[in-house]
Amino acid sequence: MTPADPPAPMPPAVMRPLDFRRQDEATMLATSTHLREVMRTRRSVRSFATDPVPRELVEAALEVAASAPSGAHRQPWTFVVVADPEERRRIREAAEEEERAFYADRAPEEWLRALAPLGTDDVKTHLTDAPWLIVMLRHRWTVQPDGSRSKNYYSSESCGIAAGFLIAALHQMGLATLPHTPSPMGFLTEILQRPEHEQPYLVLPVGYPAPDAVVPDIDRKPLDEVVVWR
Ligand code: IYR
Repeated sequence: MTPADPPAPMPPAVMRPLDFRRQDEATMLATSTHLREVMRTRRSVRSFATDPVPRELVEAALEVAASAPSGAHRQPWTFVVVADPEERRRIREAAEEEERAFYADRAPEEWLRALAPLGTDDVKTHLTDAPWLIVMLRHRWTVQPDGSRSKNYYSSESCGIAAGFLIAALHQMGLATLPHTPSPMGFLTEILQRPEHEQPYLVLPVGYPAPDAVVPDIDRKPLDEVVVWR
């Protein structure tokens, strides 16, 4: 037996000055009020207009998403932006097949009961109607330039944060989206021909709501139910 190689030396942490300017509190308060009012109107939209949306808007929202913090700064995400109608048709077909099985037999009664107030079903028009479809994939590991694998850390949490950034950015820009999770999502790996380390994480149609779009008549918990100050 040969002794194991000694570990490579630790890379140094290279630091740079933080770009941060304090703002006056009146400005901070005005921003927070505006943001709260804007975000209050965000809803998950299930029926989309087919009207086009300029690519640069989607790109700007993706820049925001890709600025999210991530475990060990691995940035363990890929955003596949699908516009191609044929690819979209195949994605919808495969998703609806899974959803039919989900709603007909796979979902336990308790889950269906939880979904009932949302009025969801196995028809996924948003997959073909919205002008853009963002498929977010989580990197289960990082492929190094030499092809070797290195571990990622908190990749699910990291992707969740990036998805939140994306949803907030799209809404503030005036676009609608829906965090859609067809289950299982393996068919996306195949249709989009993604490598093994990229696991489908979330599907986000992006566009304008259909003129007759409706949303469930449900409310958010008030802050005093979700926040504990100590
Ligand atoms: N994936 C199914 C079911 C579904 C699950 C949850 I959790 C939702 O919040 C909404 C739907 C579907 O997309 O219909």
